[in-house]
Order: sequence, then C-alpha cells, then structure tokens
Amino acid sequence: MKRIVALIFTTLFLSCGDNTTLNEPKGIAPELISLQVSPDTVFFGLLPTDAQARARVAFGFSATVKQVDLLATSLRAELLNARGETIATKEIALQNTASQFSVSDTLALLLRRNEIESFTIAVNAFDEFGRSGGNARASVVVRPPNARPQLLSAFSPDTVRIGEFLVLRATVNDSDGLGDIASVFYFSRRPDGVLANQGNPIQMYDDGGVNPFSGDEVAGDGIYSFRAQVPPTSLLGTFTYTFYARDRFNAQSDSLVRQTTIVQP
Ligand SMILES: [Ca+2]
Ligand SMILES: [Ca+2]
Repeated sequence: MKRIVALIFTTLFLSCGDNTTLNEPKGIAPELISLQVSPDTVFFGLLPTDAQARARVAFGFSATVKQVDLLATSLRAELLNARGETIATKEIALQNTASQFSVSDTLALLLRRNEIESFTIAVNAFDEFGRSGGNARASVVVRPPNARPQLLSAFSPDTVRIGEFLVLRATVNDSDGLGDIASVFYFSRRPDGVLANQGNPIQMYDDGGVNPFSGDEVAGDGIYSFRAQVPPTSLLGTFTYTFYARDRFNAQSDSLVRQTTIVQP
C-alpha cells in the first residue's frame, strides 16, 4: 500500500514579522505639547434644549502640535466619559510644516441632563503611519441645572434700644456651592408700614467684618450679617424684616420674616 503525503509549505506567515519590521516608520511621531479648553465649565441650566430635551454642549479647544521628524497629517479630539468611552469625536486634517503650531476648533455633542457626568477631552496628532507621539488631556465640567438658594435660618433680636447696635443674621446654602450665592438681603418695614431704605433691599455681608455695616464673624461660611446702630431719630415700635438669598442665575430663595421692637434707651 502506497501512501502519498503532500505537504505544502508557505513562507507567507513566517515572513510576516519581517515585513512589519521593514515597514516600521523611522523618526519621531508628532506629539501634543499643550491643550487649552474654553469654556472648561458649561452651565447646563443656561442652555436651550430641543424637543428631545437635549442641549448642545460645546467646548472650544486649542492644541499645540510639535513635529520633529514626521509631519502630523491629522488631529483627533475626543470627549471621554467617566468610563473612558469616547462619546464625541472631531477629526481634523493637518498640513503644516512648522515645527510647532496650534489648532483651534470646537468639540460639541447633544446631551440630556441625566447624561451629565465628569468628562475629559483628549487630543492626539497622528503621522501618516497613524502614530501619535503622545496626547494631551484636559478635564471639563458640565454643571447640572441650577439649584435655588436656600435660606436656612434668619435671626433678629426681640428688642433693641435706641443707640444700641442692631445685628441681623441669615444662614444660606446653595447646592451649587456657596460661591453661587450672589447676594443675601432683606427688606425692612417700619412700624408705620412704610418700607425703609426707599423700598430698596438692604445688603448683608459674609465678609468677616470688612464692611462697616457687616458685623460678620467669619468670611465665606454662608452666615450673612448686617449691623447698624439704631439712631435717635428711629421710629419706636416693631420693625419687620423679610430676608432673601439670590444666586448667580438670579434664582431667589423662599423668604423668612423676623421682627424686632425698637424701644427708648
Ligand atoms: Ca444655585
Ligand atoms: Ca459669615
């Protein structure tokens, strides 16, 4: 019995590694040496939304490319979510022979409020072989819709004598941070029913006592104060103070009302 065994050899697969080596590009790939993003914070609550409740969130960026040997032929900017997944991409063709140059553009996407999380912009420049010498990254923030400021408490003394100091206090908070509080103020209604200060709000201070009408103890702690001496000309009787806080989005808190009775010295 005759057995024929045919073996076919090919060097195709064995030579793969050698081909790769031969095609390996020589020279230094282009790299990103700086990245500026503006704005780096987007206030979602200020953006118009479409019928699907999506807002167009856009970050402008300016990236500086450094090319030593091989020219950069393309630039890719990506917006990454917290899990490192790419959720928006911008590809830009490049044709610049300078050793260093900047590229500015915008990376935008449509976002719903429940899709807000921490984002990163990553930018790469690639040579003709698709190599990048190193990316640049920047964190960007999308702020959720604005929260109204809260007036947590307000205080006025029961009784103050003419010539004594009246000190009013209000404690405020804002889920967007105390830095989002734009002003804390009150209206003063006199015993005769007329609003004091020509009906204008009277500003309170969280400045640690810098302003002469402050009376504030600690700056920046969300406790606002107003302090003034009751003049001899003051009406006697009960003053009614209505307190409010307002944030940078012009959202106003609910009010709190307190009363103080001014009496003879
Ligand atoms: Ca707010
Ligand atoms: Ca304070």
